[in-house]
Amino acid sequence: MQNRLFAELSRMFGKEVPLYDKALEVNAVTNRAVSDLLARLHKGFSITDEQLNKTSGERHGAIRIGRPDEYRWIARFFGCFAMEPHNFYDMSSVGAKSQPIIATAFRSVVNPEHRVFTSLLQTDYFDPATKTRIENLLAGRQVFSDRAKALVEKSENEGGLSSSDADELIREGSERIFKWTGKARDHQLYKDLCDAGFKIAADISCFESHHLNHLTPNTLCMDLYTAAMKRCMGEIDDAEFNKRAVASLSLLASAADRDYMRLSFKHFKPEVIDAFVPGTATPADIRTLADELTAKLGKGALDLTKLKHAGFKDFTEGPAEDTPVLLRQDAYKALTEPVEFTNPDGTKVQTTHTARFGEIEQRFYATTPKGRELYDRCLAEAEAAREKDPALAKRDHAAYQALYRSAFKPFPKSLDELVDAGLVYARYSATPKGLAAKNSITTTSLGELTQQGYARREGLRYEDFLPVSAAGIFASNLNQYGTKSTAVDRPKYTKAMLEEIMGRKIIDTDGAYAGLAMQSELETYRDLGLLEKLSLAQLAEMEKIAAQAPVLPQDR
Ligand code: OOG
Ligand code: NI
Repeated sequence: MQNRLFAELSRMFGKEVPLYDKALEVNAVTNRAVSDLLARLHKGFSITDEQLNKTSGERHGAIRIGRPDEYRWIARFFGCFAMEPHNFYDMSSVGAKSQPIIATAFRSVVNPEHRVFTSLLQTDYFDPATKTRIENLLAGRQVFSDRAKALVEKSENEGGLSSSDADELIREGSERIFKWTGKARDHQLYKDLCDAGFKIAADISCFESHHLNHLTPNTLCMDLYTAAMKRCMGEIDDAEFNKRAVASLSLLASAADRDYMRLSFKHFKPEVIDAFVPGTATPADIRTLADELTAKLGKGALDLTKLKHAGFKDFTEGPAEDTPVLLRQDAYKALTEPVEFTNPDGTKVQTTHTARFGEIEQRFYATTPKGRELYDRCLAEAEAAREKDPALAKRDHAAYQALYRSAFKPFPKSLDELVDAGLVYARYSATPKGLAAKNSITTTSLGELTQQGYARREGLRYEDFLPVSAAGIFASNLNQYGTKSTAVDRPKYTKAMLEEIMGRKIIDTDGAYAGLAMQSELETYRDLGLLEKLSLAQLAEMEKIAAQAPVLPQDR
């Protein structure tokens, strides 16, 4: 159901925003080039267009909700698709980037594919007069039809929906709840909010639906994709694209080990990836791939210069391209789209609204608290370096990247090094060799067990959002940095408040990642007959951490 919902939302968004559809084509072409390179590096690897489309089709969306009761319906709607709230994001207290927003993200608790960052406007962030105007306008809309509500209730009561009911609920999503209508109400309020710097509140208050703000697919190589988009949108020429393609494919050729393959292609069992035979890609191979791509992009159907757009962002958010932690994101900037306002007196205003943009992401390993702290430090240094010469990214992209990379030098670059340094989480399992040697193994060191082939180590992928990056996304997409509360007392928002609104608990993902990793350690020890070698105190400590692992809704 979840995959069907997101395929439908993608189709809907493609119809609404032609540039989004074209960006998917560019992503398909660049991911195919990456796959061609990977086939040289891993003999035995191949991927059909259909599977590649699925792999790239993992998505995250963003919606912004106005009223608490609407938010509760949204939580219940996603509940029908096994998507639970993860993490509490208080956007009202992120310094200069603050917004009148609190949020959570809905996703599956294990092996998630899709996620939706879901914001709720906080009207008490505003002075009483503005608060009342917003609330009065919001009170007059019904985003969920009675039928959609009935289907959600049915799913809750019966523990699921039939295929045809599911299709109907998905249609409620793509034809009403998340659909862009180009229609809005109360142009005066819209204008007042925008003029006061509250574009986000205007985007939420004045529209008819919870229109999807963006729907972000997945790339196998961020730098190749962004260079390709810039080429197609006419921001760089063939020669510059070719240079960037050679650079990013060369870096990938040195970094795309088995762990990259496991991270990027979830449909392969570990044994399948282990069976690939290491190969090589020569500089000449890489030049050929780059030349072929250069010949394809920016021409015919991939010439995007004729579509109306506001350009592509100058730099990518997240870690440097050689540091596989958390996630990297980039985007084409928000488009200016026509809107028709209907005023309270019935008069109409034809105008435009700029909010919806086109993001792309690439996901890496989930960091431990220690890894997150190192990330925050490196990021602060990278941003400070960028601030010193903000025009560098555009002027000399390679120099900018080198500068950004140097800020992330303290980070190891391979999974083994990252795990051994305690910076990212790993999941372990016993191998056939380990099972055969059960009860004759002497070490309990997971590093040694992995090295000796008794256990297999896999990095845990980061499945969430970054509060700082999300605030940054708001800032860049709204074309405005942040806001200050106009209420007499700046309100404080808590996770408990949002849980109360939804009637659901928010899952804290730090505990979930640690729990999943520890659960796998315990299982591996058990399968290898090593549990008895642990002290009772050790075991108790491990079990305590493992207990934080997420529990599937059906097992609760
Ligand atoms: C949500 C921004 C958060 C991300 O990728 O960090 C987000 C919004 O713009 O409504 O999508
Ligand atoms: Ni996003």
